[in-house]
Formats: sequence, structure tokens, C-alpha cells
Amino acid sequence: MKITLPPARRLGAEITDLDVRDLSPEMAGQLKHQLYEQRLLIFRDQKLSKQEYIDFAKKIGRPQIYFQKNYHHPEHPEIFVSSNVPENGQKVGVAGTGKYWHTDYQFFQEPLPFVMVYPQILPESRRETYFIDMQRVYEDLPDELRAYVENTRAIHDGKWRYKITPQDIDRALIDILDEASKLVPPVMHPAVIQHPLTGRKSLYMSSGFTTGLEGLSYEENAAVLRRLFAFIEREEHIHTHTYRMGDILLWENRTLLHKAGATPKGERNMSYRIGVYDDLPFYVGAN
Ligand code: 7UC
Ligand code: FE
Repeated sequence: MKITLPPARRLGAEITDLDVRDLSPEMAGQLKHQLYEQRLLIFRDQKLSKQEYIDFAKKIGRPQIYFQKNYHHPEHPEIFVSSNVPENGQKVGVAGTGKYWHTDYQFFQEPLPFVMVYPQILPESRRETYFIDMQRVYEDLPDELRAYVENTRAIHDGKWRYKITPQDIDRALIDILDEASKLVPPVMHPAVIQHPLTGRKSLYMSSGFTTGLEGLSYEENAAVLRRLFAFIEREEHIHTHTYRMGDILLWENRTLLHKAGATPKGERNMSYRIGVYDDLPFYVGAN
């Protein structure tokens, strides 16, 4: 196993000379240590079956089952399928997930500590995932914006990202939305979270799921969030990963935002994700 670290203040440690099927518990411990430090690991040249992929996730932590079945792989509910490619004439998973800045399960009380993505079919032109290091964003935050996020909580709402399913046909939008808001009522997390292991702080909000800061009026929220998101999403904060076939990405979802790149029209795309719990609290000591 060879680990190549990125330059300072950059993301993406590359793991080569490793077939993850051979990962020993000792190596898994070493990788988890790197994961908390580097936050984004890229395993190259992997060739895993679905079961081997799940087995790899189990060496890192405890795989999650996503709350909505329409995303599941039909034989392996641990695998969340993002795909526009039918299998045996059947639609599998959901086409085009997460094409906005977010963290996974941000709109739940317990968001996901780790996320793994293993593309199965790459679009002919290119397939990318973008990342933002929110520890770095917190460090660099101008004082004037920092004043809005210290000692407060942010509100996260998943219902606006609900994907219409075949069962929704002939239903009124207002009823679909009403049901979605019961399924995923808004949650709050500290706007600045502290890492349970490293103790480092990061800003915890995203333009994809975060709808407000506690205690601000609608107008204040609209203005403040616009400025916060503009700062977060600055070009210099964005790291782009361009996939090669065989890549598995594993990242810490506490401290990185991510966003899926667009699939060019008419191109095929299929990716398998597994969410993984490390069984540590998502954050400690609010602010
Ligand atoms: O379809 C999607 O964009 C999935 C999104 C609503 N949830 C991913 C997650 O884990 O939070
Ligand atoms: Fe995501």
C-alpha cells in the first residue's frame, strides 16, 4: 500500500499498490487515521464485485441502508445507485443525484460520517465530483460573516430535493410535498461543528440543503445565506476529482461538501455509493 499525500491545503490522498480485498484490520486502521486527517482518499485500479465492495465498506465501518428504497440496488440495499442505465429493461436507482452542494444525510439528526463512491460506468466525455474543505472555509471566513455563524444553529431541509417516483403519478404536487415534509422534517445542527476526534472546527451548511440560520427573519436569512454560500463556493475552495475507471473515493462527510458533476446529454453514467458510520458522534460540543 502506497499513500501519496496532496500538497498543503489541498485535498485528495492517493492510495496505490493496494487491492482493497487484501486490506488487513491494521491497514484499515491506518487508512481511517489518514481519512480523518486528509478527508478524501482515492483508491486506484480497483476491480470489485458488489459484495466485495460492501465487504470493503465493512472494514472501514458500518454500512448504511438509505432511507428511500427507490435508490437501493435491488439485491444489495447497502448500495445506493445513481444511474441512468436500465438493467434487464428495468430502471435501477435514481438518475442524477446530488448535483448541488451538500453533505449526505445533512437533513437528518445523524448525518453520515463517511461516504464511498465507486463508478461502474463512466460517461464517455468525463465524470467529476467536486469537493469543498469546510475546515479551511471556517479558518478563512471573514470576521463579518463569522459573526453570523458562531454560537447558532443552521436549519436543513431535505424535502426540496425529493425525487418523484412512479407512485407519485396522478398525485397533486401539494400532497407530494406535504408527505415529503413529514418524511424528512427540517433539522438543526450547529452552524460550526467540532470534530469528535481531531477537535477541529468546520462550517456546516450547504446551498443544497441549508435553508436558514436560527433566529433570523426570512429577509435576513436570504441575504446572509447568499453571502455565506458565495464565500463557501468560491473557485479557490473547489477541488475537482476527475474519475478514472477503477477509482473508489472515500471521504469524510463531516468536513467536506460535495457536488456531483453533470452527465452530458445522451451519455451513460452509473455509480455505486455506500454510506458508512464510524460510530463516533457526528460532532461534539456545539460551537
Ligand atoms: O437524489 C438525491 O440528490 C439524493 C439526496 C436527496 N440525498 C442524498 C443524501 O444522502 O443526503
Ligand atoms: Fe451526495
